[in-house]
Amino acid sequence: MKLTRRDVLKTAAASSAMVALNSSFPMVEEALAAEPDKWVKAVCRFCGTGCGVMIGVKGGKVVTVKGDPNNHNKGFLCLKGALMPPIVYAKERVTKPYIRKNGQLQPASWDEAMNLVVGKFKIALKEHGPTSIAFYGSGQALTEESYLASKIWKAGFRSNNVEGNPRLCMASAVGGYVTSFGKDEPSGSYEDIDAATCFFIIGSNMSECHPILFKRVASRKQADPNVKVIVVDPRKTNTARIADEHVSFKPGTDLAILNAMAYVIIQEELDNPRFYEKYVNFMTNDKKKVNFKAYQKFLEDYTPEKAEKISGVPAEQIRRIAIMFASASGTVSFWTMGLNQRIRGVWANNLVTNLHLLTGHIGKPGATNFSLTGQPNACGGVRDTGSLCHLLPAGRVIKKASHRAQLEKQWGLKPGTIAPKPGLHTIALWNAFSEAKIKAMFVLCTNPAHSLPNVNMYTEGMKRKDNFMVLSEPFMDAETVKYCDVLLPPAFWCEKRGVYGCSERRYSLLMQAVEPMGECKSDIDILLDFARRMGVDSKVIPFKNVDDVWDEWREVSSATPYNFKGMTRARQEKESGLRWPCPTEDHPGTKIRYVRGEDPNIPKDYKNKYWYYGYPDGKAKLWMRPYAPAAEEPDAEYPMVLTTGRVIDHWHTGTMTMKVPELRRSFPKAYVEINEDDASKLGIKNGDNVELETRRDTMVFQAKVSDVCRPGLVFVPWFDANLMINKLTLNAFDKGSKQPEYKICAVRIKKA
Ligand SMILES: Nc1nc2c(c(=O)[nH]1)N[C@H]1C(S)=C(S)[C@@H](COP(=O)(O)OP(=O)(O)OC[C@H]3O[C@@H](n4cnc5c(=O)[nH]c(N)nc54)[C@H](O)[C@@H]3O)O[C@H]1N2
Ligand SMILES: Nc1nc2c(c(=O)[nH]1)N[C@H]1C(S)=C(S)[C@@H](COP(=O)(O)OP(=O)(O)OC[C@H]3O[C@@H](n4cnc5c(=O)[nH]c(N)nc54)[C@H](O)[C@@H]3O)O[C@H]1N2
Ligand code: SF4
Ligand SMILES: [Mo]
Repeated sequence: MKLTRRDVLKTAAASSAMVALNSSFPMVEEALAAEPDKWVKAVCRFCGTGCGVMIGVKGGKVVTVKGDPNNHNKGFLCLKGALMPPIVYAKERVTKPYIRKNGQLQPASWDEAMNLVVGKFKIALKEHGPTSIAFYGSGQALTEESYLASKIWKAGFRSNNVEGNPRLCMASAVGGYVTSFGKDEPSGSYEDIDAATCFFIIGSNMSECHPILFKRVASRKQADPNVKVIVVDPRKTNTARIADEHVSFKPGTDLAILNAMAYVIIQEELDNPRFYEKYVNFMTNDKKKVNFKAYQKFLEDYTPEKAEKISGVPAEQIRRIAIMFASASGTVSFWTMGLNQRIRGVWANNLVTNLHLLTGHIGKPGATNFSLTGQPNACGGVRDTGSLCHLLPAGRVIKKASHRAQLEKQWGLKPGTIAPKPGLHTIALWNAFSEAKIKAMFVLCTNPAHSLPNVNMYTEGMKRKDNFMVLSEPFMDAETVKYCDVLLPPAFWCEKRGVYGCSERRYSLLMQAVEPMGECKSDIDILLDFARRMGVDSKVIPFKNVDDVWDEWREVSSATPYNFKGMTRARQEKESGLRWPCPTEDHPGTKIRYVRGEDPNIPKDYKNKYWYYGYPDGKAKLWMRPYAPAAEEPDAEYPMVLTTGRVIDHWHTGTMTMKVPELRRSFPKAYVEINEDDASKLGIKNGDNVELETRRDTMVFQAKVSDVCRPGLVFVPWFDANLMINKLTLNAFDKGSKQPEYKICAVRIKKA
């Protein structure tokens, strides 16, 4: 099929930026004339859907991208995924190292740059000890990169200050799964979509943030008119447009709604005692095991009428959605940041899971509680390999002496090498950097000067002269470049090799398609070089390349329920993604965890159908989590709620998607979305300048007046480096997960 670039983009726009790209997608005019020399198997650089892509290479350059027909996405890609190539060749690419001298970044050799970095880290270690240095990584780094960095720090430097943007993203989901099941990560798979008859989508704008998965949900609904969709979101998002029930509510009150749904489910006798009597423990908020009656008593505070008073959702609608959820033959829940980025993020996660445990909508095809991962490797790279300050690989925690001992043995370390105290979590870490208590920070594959909440606080700290930051960043115009002391040029996406693990526990290999530009090196090579120069024992870091790191990870995981042993490189090169656990080379990977006959961790002759082996008694936990208000509720001074989030065509801080003309044109700058009633009360018209003021800062945005936000709520997308809404957001965080409440703060607005 011969399409011009314009034809393709026109088709894409017509189908609301969702396009079936089974054929090749010509990116540069020359590519139209001839087929690429070769196709290389990889994964999309963007969201946690984890679409497989084939990269077309011609004359040593990436010229086009098409969907991998053998991966779960069956050849489909959204526009972001299809428009990758121009990003690789953007004029802003950093292609050599830089050192800041007299306030300016000056080109330097790798030796000069690395010597300076190593000097700073060595002085910090010598004078202030292992707690004075830190690594701040990313759910977009490869699995091998995160595993390696975490090992260099925890085993090589005895420092547990290993954090990264997954703390801003998936920490509450981890907290939710770990408290409910004793183990992290979803138990279901994308195939569940094809068998579900009800979708419960809460705090997730799937249509813009996980477009290809959403397409699968929409197709399922289209194929069977009996399939119901419930969307619980204070905004009437594009996702809500396919909903049978869109539940709009006062932001932050969904804990009351979820408890009220449980109340109705029991009242209507739609609960499933055969399931929960055998497989579930009922737990009070202060960790006491109680009986079902006590749970019923707890729920009396959440009759639909009481929940209506808290949330503004009509009691009748709560009844309807509860009945819809429970009486479907199979319900799949999806959620993302609307629940995670909250000071009650972990509790909100628990309450969604409760509905599944109460109804038995779990562990069957089409029935699962599925947290959607944001970044392409937030599951794979960071959660699974334990690359956070309180974790060790494969579900182990720093605090447990037995877990540290297991790792010390596997890593061949002297007993007691791993420091017993967890490091600082992200907000605490950046607070400490701002106070120059952290002396040297290595930042890789993330843009904290734009993405941290209440960001003015942290950029002030980054300006200090008595702390040091080295940044690995491919684009000169990323905000954090303004503040780093040394800038290193990383190989980007198709220029390197390694693994991404997406939402459904599927790990897919990105094969290197082209050589790195200029003097760029893969982050693995940068980290290996750093470890060598720092004098880390070569027994601790014995790796020559990225494949060695992968092989060690397979080995380290194999003694645990994670078990990647069967995912050899040879298989990864052939197969388009495999789901863990995958214990042997002939194992096909696991679709459903915790179910006999499906999960290889459960013996074939195990007495029960389900086994929640994360807890000694094999039972999951249903938690009684009360509603509690947001950290900063609206009041007389700041009467409205500000929420922040995403648009389909941009990725986070815009460093990549802003380089694609078609994507930039669709959203050239940030704006404020306002409800039409609020706008008319305040005399604001579409396109007017509007001043937003929070307790942190004041900024002006152009108004987009619509029915998307409910009255009292405004939304600002956060991709725009020239209009960084994080100057206004709040850095309050969940006590359990330490994830910040980006989704809610108090604001006042007026026409500017
Ligand atoms: N196009 C695009 N896709 C992406 C990304 C991107 O940058 N761009 N980023 C990826 C990443 S890392 C992530 S984490 C995901 C995020 O994916 P999502 O979480 O789906 O996206 P957001 O826009 O952050 O927020 C989702 C919704 O939460 C709602 N919300 C706000 N307050 C509340 C509340 O109190 N309760 C509930 N229930 N909902 C609330 C908002 O109205 C919003 O529609 O997207 C991933 N996919
Ligand atoms: N207001 C507000 N703020 C938020 C959120 C929100 O909803 N609202 N969401 C939060 C969430 S969920 C997340 S995940 C974070 C994300 O926040 P960030 O991680 O800070 O955002 P990104 O733009 O994804 O930053 C990734 C950086 O890595 C660079 N990069 C790309 N490829 C490579 C590579 O191969 N190697 C290296 N070394 N660098 C590379 C990119 O150019 C970019 O600068 O933001 C959080 N911040
Ligand atoms: S849905 Fe996500 S992973 Fe798939 S092509 Fe789009 S951005 Fe990439
Ligand atoms: Mo995220």
